[in-house]
Amino acid sequence: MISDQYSGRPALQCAGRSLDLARPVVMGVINVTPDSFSDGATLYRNAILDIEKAMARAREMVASGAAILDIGGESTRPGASPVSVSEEMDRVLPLVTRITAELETIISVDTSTPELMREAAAAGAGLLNDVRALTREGALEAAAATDLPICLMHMQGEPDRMQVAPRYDDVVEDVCEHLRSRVACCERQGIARSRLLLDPGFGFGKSVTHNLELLRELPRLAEVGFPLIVGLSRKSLIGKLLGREVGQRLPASLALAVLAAERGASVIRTHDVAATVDAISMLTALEECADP
Ligand code: 7PM
Repeated sequence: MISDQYSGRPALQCAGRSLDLARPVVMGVINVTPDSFSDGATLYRNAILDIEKAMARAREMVASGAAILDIGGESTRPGASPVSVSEEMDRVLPLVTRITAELETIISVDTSTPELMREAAAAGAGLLNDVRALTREGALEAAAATDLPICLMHMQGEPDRMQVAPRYDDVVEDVCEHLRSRVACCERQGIARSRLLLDPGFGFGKSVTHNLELLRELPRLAEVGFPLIVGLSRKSLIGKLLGREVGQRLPASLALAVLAAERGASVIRTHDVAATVDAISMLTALEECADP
């Protein structure tokens, strides 16, 4: 069922690289978040070290089978305070440039910042991933101008307060409706529907029950008619359900990745690429064994 869902759909074109979603693929997360406790000189040295660490991670993820690397410089952690635009750009752009030069992969940029969308596209990024679904001033225009595929994610509230008291009439219906309205905004801006992917935004203004209901009903979100990106890796719902710290959430993350792919997710966003590729390969093998 899942594997033929988009087999008739042409592959997405991501800055000269083709992203085939006939089977689920894995997106590896690379965070380059600022170190706010350093002075100028230390900050500079740390930035150089950070980019080398990030490059090592990028190489390993590509070797492990990631189809996409998602680079983020703004911490969207629940309760996080905002990062300045220049700080976010200084973190992300050098890494996009290095990865473009050294690795054959699709680079996704996890940002809501219009300036960064433009500059990342110019530096070789192949996909825009916006947890705010292009709601920032100027983001629709900036994203439209890049010609890149765009992931529109659902979020209720803003990161600093979104987990305080999330509320929905019907979480699945509300998320579908919100994403449909963001799709309509994109279309009015001249963004072709074929450029769009959707994401329910697990953990972004959702209780454990909201998250579980969205996962169970993921096929309804797939019916909206766009490939789905899903990020459940290490998220706090696992902590809440199992009482596990972040470092102990891999087995549950793998289970959630497979459950999401089975329910129609096309892109699985994860911190643990090698393990997730193996897990998803079992689903792909199962789906394809019956093919003539
Ligand atoms: C701290 C806590 C840092 C949580 C980062 C996070 C998603 C995303 C993120 C997602 C898409 C994380 C989140 N999550 N983009 N960016 N979907 N499309 O757990 O679920 O990585 S940031």
